[in-house]
Amino acid sequence: MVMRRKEVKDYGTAKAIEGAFKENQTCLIVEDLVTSGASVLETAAPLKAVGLNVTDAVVLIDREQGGRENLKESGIRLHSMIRLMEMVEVLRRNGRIGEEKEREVKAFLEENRRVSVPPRSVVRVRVSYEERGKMVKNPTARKLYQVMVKKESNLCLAADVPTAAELLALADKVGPDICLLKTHVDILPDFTSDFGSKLRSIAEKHNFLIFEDRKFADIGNTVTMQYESGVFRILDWADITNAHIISGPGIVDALKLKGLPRGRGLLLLAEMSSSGNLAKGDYTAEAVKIAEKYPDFVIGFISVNSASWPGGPGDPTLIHATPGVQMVTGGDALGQQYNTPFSVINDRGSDIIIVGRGIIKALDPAKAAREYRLEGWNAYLARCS
Ligand code: S5P
Repeated sequence: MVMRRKEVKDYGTAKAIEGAFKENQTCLIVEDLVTSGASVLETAAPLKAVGLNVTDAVVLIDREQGGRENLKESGIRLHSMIRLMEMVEVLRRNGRIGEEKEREVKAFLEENRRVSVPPRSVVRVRVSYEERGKMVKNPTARKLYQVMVKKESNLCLAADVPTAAELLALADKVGPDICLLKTHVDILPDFTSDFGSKLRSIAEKHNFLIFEDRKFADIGNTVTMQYESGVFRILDWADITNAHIISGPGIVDALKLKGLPRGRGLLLLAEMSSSGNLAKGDYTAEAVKIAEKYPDFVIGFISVNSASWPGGPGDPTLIHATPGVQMVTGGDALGQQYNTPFSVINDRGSDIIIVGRGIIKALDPAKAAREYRLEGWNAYLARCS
């Protein structure tokens, strides 16, 4: 018997799955009822990540709203004691409900079967990374798609460790499993001017790209200087950086002025993962409009649930990277909110999972990175199938 923790704390065993088990054993999931299957899939993800086989789930009631089909697509057979419609027929035969109630439930199920049709995003997300790589104009975006395909990785490591020395050591350890490494260079007390070239040589060795999460937000003239000069000289070593659109499209013109001649790419923050953030609705829609005006330089978005946008994730050439990812849903004490790799890639329309503490706080970060890579990649394969 194994147990899935709903939240993984930084203290204690820090394990998502507790119990006596060995790798490659088969694990049966038991639930009370299934609707869309999302909850079974969320349970299955961390079980698979620790090496268990998950092929079957037993539930009391199948509410017949797409769960059976969704689970089948992810390789899980659903066994239910009773289906909702069978239950309604039994109740009707025994005079516990009237004909009208039966009709009502039937109509409800018809409606909700239709709702469970794959989301709008599905047409776009079914285009493979490989094909999307061939469609893009920006050389960094093209390279990113190629790296993802070659390494079978849609994992970006958020390398938020305390020192540059630790960051470089970590990059070398997890390098084989990531397509992108994200830095916050201003948190490193031992930063020196050769940091960029050292990180670039590790990136070349393991074939990943570098993303400085600078979140530029000022007027155009100021960001040109912040990007190019100062202590960090981000333009010299980061393939990708990102910007808020709060100051208007001039910020993109400015970063493009410096970045495009060097073949760099920009992600726009269209949404954020923290609770109560203001990047939603019209703000998000504006980020999409701005991105579409700069197809040579804006390579995509930081997004959280683009499947729910009015046009879905939109243009297939634009890449979506999503932070707030751990093996189980939950959050931290300062507003961060986590979704699972499967839900981020398969349900929420994203392309890249950004994982920080889920990897860097693990006892063995290289092993954790491998598990996240497999989760993210399997979710992508499920989405393509
Ligand atoms: O909305 C956002 C945007 C970003 S880029 N929410 C985020 O968490 N991030 C970054 O992703 C954040 O700055 C951090 O580097 C990483 C998440 O780290 P984790 O430890 O919570 O996985």
